[in-house]
Amino acid sequence: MNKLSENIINNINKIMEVNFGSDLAAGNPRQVYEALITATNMALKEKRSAFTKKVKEQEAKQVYYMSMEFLVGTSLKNNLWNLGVEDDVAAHLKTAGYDIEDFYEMEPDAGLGNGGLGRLASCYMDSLTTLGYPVTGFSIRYEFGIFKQVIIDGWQNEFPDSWIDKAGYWLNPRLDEEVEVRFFGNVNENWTENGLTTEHTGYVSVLATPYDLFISGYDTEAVNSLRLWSAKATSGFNMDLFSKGEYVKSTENEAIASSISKVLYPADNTYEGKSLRLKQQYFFVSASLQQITKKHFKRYGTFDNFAEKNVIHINDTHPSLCVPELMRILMDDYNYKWDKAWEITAESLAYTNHTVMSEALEKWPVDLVKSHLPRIYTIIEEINRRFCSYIYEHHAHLGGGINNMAIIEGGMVKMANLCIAGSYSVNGVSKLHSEILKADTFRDFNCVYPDKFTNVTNGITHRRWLCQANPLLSELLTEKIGDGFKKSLENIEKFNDFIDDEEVLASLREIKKANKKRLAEYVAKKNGIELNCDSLFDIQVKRLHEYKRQLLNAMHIVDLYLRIKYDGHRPLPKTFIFAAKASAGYFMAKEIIRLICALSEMIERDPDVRDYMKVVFIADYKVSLAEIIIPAADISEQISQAGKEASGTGNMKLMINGAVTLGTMDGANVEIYECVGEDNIFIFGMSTPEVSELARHYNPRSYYEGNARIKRVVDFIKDGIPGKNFDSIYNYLINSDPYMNLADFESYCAAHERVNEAYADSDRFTKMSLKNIANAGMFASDRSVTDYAEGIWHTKPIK
Ligand code: 26W
Repeated sequence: MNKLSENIINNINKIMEVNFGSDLAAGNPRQVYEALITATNMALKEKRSAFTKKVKEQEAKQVYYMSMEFLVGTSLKNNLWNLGVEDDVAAHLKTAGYDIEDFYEMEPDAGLGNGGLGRLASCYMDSLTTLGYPVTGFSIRYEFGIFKQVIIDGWQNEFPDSWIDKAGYWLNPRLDEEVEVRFFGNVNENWTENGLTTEHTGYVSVLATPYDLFISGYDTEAVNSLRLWSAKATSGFNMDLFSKGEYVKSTENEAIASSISKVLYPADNTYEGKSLRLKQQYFFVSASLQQITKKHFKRYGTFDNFAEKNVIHINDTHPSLCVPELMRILMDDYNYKWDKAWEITAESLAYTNHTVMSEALEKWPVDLVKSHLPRIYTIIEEINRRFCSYIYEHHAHLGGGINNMAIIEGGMVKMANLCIAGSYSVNGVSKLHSEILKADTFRDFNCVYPDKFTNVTNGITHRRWLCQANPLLSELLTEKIGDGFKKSLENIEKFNDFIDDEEVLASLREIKKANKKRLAEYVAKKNGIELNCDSLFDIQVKRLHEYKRQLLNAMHIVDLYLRIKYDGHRPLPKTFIFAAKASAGYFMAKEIIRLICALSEMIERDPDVRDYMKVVFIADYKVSLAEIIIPAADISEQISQAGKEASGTGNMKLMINGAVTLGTMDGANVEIYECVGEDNIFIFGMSTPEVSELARHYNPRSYYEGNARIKRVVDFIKDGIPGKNFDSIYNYLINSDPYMNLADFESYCAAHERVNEAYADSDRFTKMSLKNIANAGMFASDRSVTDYAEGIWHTKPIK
């Protein structure tokens, strides 16, 4: 047994004794759970302190990853596995009669994110740590993470998720590093012998308390931390009011302040100009930058080398206030003049864009920013003034483009423009997406700053998504190609050599079957539906959004149903699995869920059809559920309208687990296509340029009227399901269909036919599956973060 295992095991025993006055065997599961996490957390803490010492000694450049979201999921298994102690700890628990799996199940997900962007941030923390880069993630310690989804009669209902009760053991408070964040008030400008100085008065203070969540890497000395800020009032409650008997009023300040870190905004890809959201953004940006600058100044006594020693990464525009806040700190707290402060700021910030959807591009009303953050607003105004005059002077030929680039325009502050002006690097998250940013979304900026724009294709941590989620496949790979792939996924390429190995192909089929059974058990328990594990599992799991086109999938299901029911079609059995959360106020998304659930129910009740197809909507999609669903997939549905999905990362998780992509040429699907070749993927639908062309005169009604197959499907959706009515979706499809489901429908159905043909030949399909696994190397987040480190951050791992 290694030292670390010994240490953790001793600590488990000790905590049982000291906290609960019990030995391990006599404890109750909740006590053992607490002891297990606390002991693991202690081990991480010790390891971290050794790592931090090295970072200091080497005066390494620091990476700060600023993100409103980190979709951490569960941590216990990941930490034990990464630390290489899982087997020892499990064996120890077993001696006292416990199964470690039961403790894994007790742990709630830390759901501090919505979808792709948040999960990406967590994958990057894992990879950066594994590779030994010093990095700190900054976000908010939301008391309530992403809501729990409960489906009642097909309709999504949201319930609060208070994850901290059971996962809070991972959070390490640092009361010694609290900082104050200021809102509202007035700004007075005064001319003094030092030039123009400003004074922020009459502000409201909120206290930011940091909680550190330690991130272990795999087979590495590094332990990094995710710092989550929690808000509270500077003075707890009003004693005067309390003494006068105004008990509720006396706690009002505290309630207002703590509301900032109360709940994650459950919006994905739609922006709302809400005061609380702006406060959240400034709160965590200001607290983080105050800490970063303080630490830097304490060590170096100057900011002249700030950009050389630090890089601050802005994960989408949500932390865009980094630009004016860093300016503020440099000028107001450390007396830098504008030009020097701007030089330091613009050389230490880098920005990633994650979406081209116009409704997701953040813009804040000027009045809101001015009232909430008066000092910050004056800085943004000045940045804008200087930026616009620079453009007028040097790029006057851009004409109307200047309006597109202005930071303040039409009474709004445009956050993406602020990020581009204030960062030295701007990147998209897949080849196609980065091209669209340059050619379209940020076209004018690209004319002015062509060198700023670059691409880093997203990736996933295969340690969680393959090794931990799919231990059977991981074992097979280890047996055949060694375990080098765990640290360096390029090595998985060697698996290609087994393409004609009958034994390996048979093992792949067995593993898929076992993973289907694991999922089927879950579905039987939660949905009361029995799955046929010999059927093809066709899976679409992701946030629910019109552009992701779960509706197109549902349309094909209706078509298939009608053909089985009325046309004598007798296909190979298929199981269509969905899981998706919709934003709470997103009506059409909720209607699509209701449609899928209605189809599920109708088919389940229909003896003519149910042996050929099944539809399941699994509620409450989250990281820990994805870990069960993804390894069971044969087909990975990635069917967004071309040009709309920035990258997708579920596509990569499914691929590495042996699912074959059925998708459009969108986001990272394009790169998956390049990696596996056209024979190992099912591509359909319009390309991005075809979409742009058709969008100019698209008329869905002409497809509906001109195509009997489409008409049959759309009419059935309207009121064909007994007892259900979907006028909403019917009208949507024939009158607007903004993501052109109807235009891609025929091509999508044809692609399904190709899937069927391939799946019927199980040797051929298993080979396709193998090719997907073996060629997933480039989608490791280890590769992505290396691209960031080398191409953008210019940092090196700790020696
Ligand atoms: C302000 C509301 C809001 C919230 C979240 C707007 C936009 C977002 C995110 C940018 C949405 C998101 O998660 N985008 C996804 O990012 C992934 C990681 O890069 C990509 O793989 C997905 O394609 C992209 O949709």
